[in-house]
Formats: sequence, structure tokens, C-alpha cells
Amino acid sequence: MLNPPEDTVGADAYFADGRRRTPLPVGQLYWPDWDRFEATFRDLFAREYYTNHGPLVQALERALQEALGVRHVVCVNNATIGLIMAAEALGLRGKVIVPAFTFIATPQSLTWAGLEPVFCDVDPVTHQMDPTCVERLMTPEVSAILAVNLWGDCCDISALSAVAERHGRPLFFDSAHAIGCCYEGAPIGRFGSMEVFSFHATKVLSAGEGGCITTNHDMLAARLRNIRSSYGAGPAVPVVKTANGRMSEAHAAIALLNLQDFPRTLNRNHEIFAAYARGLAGIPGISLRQPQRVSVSNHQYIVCGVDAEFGISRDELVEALHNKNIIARRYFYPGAHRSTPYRDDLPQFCDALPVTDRLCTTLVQLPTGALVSDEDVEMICRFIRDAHASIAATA
Ligand code: T4K
Repeated sequence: MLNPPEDTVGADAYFADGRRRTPLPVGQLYWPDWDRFEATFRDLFAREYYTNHGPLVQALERALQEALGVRHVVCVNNATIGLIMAAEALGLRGKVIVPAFTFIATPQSLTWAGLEPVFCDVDPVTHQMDPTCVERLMTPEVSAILAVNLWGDCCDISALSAVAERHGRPLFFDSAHAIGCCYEGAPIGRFGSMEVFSFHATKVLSAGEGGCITTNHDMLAARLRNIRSSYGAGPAVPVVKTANGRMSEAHAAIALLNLQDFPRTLNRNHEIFAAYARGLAGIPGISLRQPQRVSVSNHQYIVCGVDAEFGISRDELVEALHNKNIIARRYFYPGAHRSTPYRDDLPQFCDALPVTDRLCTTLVQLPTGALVSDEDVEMICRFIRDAHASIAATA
């Protein structure tokens, strides 16, 4: 098992009534062990070079280029900034088609870039952007498609690429959840015009805060490097707006250490997913979401559907889990289309996305990642199974 805090494992992790002694969050929260962390930070302090494309950021970019098989990796300080920069580098204007079933940062990045989201529905089985819906929403005002690779799975990249090509519009990806995933055997990170990853602490590859943009296009990479650093790095190419999207050396150091551990991290996530699959099997009304389109998943999130057959609603189950100190989440309730400012500014989407609405009210995310022990998975699954049994007995 990878670095669970001492006080949360073993028999003492739970009170006799099944409540966990300390809260268990959904985030991945993998972190390098102290000895390597200390050695790396001693080096960093000795060098006295803390930001502005230092040796650690450069090393991280090279390592990711090699791992993902992509020409350019541009590290940034978080994925939200990365998405804004990507839209700016593409020179987009007007509207961009984007799923509403995503974290609010995805459409907000478009708003920051002066663009208007056109919300699209998702596929009921894969939860990913629905290419037929994209086709229907395409108009002359639409300048691009921003797809989201959710959960540790991915979109139907071939179908979306075909729609984008047919209409002559760029396709780029919010791949915040997808580092380490493969599509048809190739790592996510090589597709569309650009892809944007998050290295937030809750993500499977963590820098604490951070992210990167990947692209095979030299001109887009040159623009990104200039936008990121106010013309501070690389050959100057014309861009209208610049910013500070730089990743610090400290964040790059954490990401590099976590990258060394990444095979172990993925392996542990696979074990946790398999344990949930065993523990939740056969509970009426509970369906563990399986990765559909990826050939390799990172199991960034453990996602379950809660249907009427279970006996209580998703929200009631989440509340019951919280009472046990299991901090399950309701991503992405209520959906970007029903969140501020879009529910007021773009009301036409409020009742137009039936699949998104259903997923937002029926899905629950269960804990996975570094803090989760085998005992945790067992306790969570047993709690859900017992909850159903006691509801069924009193019905
Ligand atoms: N696109 C998509 C599809 C995304 O999901 C995200 C972010 C983005 C773009 C933008 O990426 P960034 O700009 O963030 O790089 C979290 C994360 O903050 C966010 O990164 C993530 N997606 C989103 C889905 O979840 P919250 O507010 O729901 O959860 P948060 O950060 O409070 O953490 C979850 C749980 O983990 C909490 O119960 C507390 C616990 N926790 C969290 C942190 C950070 C810890 O125990 N330790 C920690 O250090 O947003």
C-alpha cells in the first residue's frame, strides 16, 4: 500500500459503530515520501532558482514529452489557466461547444477567454461528450469544440475528430482527469490541437497545484510559451494577450517525484477499483461505472450510479456516508448549465440536457487514492450493502 497515514489504517481506523475516525476524501492525494522530498528540496534551495522555467520544470516537460509521445509539453500553474491559454493560442472567437457535465472550470475558462459556451449533452453510458449532439449544435458562430475526457476514461476521439474535421473547426481537450490513460493503445495527450492536464493534489499525478498543455503543433507551442510567460521564453510570436501561467520549481519537483512513483500509483488505483467492483457487485440499484473507451485507465475517480432500486436517493446515500466520515462527492451537481452565471446568462440550456441532468442527480464518487486502505473499501462497500438491506427490510 502507498503512504496511508499511520492513524487511518488497521483496526483503529474505525469506531465500533462503523464510523471512520478521520474523514476520508475522494481525492487521489499521492505524495512523495519524506526522504526523497527533503533531498529534492535541499537541492532546490541550494540552487536558489525558484521559477521562470528552471531546470526542474524543463526536466518535467522533457519527461512528460517522452512518456506521452508528444512534441511539446508546456507546464503551467493549474489546468484552468492552461485551458484559458489554449483558447487564446488557438485565436478563438465567438462560441465553443463544450459539455455541461464537467467541472465548472471548463466552461469558466472559455468565459475568461471572452468566448461563449454552447452546452452539449453527454452519452448516457460513457458520460463523455456526445458527438451527435456536437454535430447538431454546430453553427457558423462556433469556432471550436472543447471536449472533456472524464473520470479516467475518454471521449469517442475518432468520432469527435471526424465532426471537427468535417466542419473545419479545431478540437481541443480538457484532459484534467486523464494523465496515464490510453486510447487505442496511445497515451492521451497526443490528440486534437491541444490537451490540458491538471496536476492538482486531488489528481492522480500531483504537483500540489499545476498542470500542462500538450501539442504536436510547433506554432501553437510557441504561442503557448509566449502567453505563459509574457514573452519571457522562446522565440517571440504574435499573441494578443499574455499572462503568468508559469509553474514554480517547487511544484515541478513534487510532480517529478510523483512521476517516478506513477507506475505504483496506477497499480494501487487498479487494485482499489477491482476491490470496489467485487464489494459492490450485485447490490440492487448500485452500478459501478467501468471505463468504456480507454485501453488503459488511471481510475482517477470511482463513480457509481444510484438508481431507484437502491431504496434511497443519491443525496441520502451521500449524507449517510458523510455521517460515517466517508466524504463522498456529487460531481458535477447541478451541472455547469445550471450553475452561475450560465443558468441566468444562457437559460436556453437549462432544460435541454436530459442525460447531464440525470447524471448530476444520480452519480456518487467514492474515495480512492493514497489515503484509501483495503479495509476502507471493504467498510464502504459493506456499509452500502447493509444500507440497502435494511431499507429493503423495512419497505
Ligand atoms: N477540468 C476538469 C474536468 C476538472 O475536474 C478540473 C478540476 C479542472 C478542469 C481544473 O483543474 P485545476 O485548475 O484545479 O488544475 C476539486 C479540485 O480542486 C479540482 O482540481 C478538480 N477538478 C475538481 C473535480 O475537484 P473540489 O472543490 O470539489 O474539491 P477539493 O479540492 O476541496 O478536494 C476534494 C477533497 O479532498 C476534499 O474533501 C478535501 C480533500 N483534500 C483536498 C486537498 C486539495 C485533502 O484532503 N487535501 C488536499 O490537499 O475541487
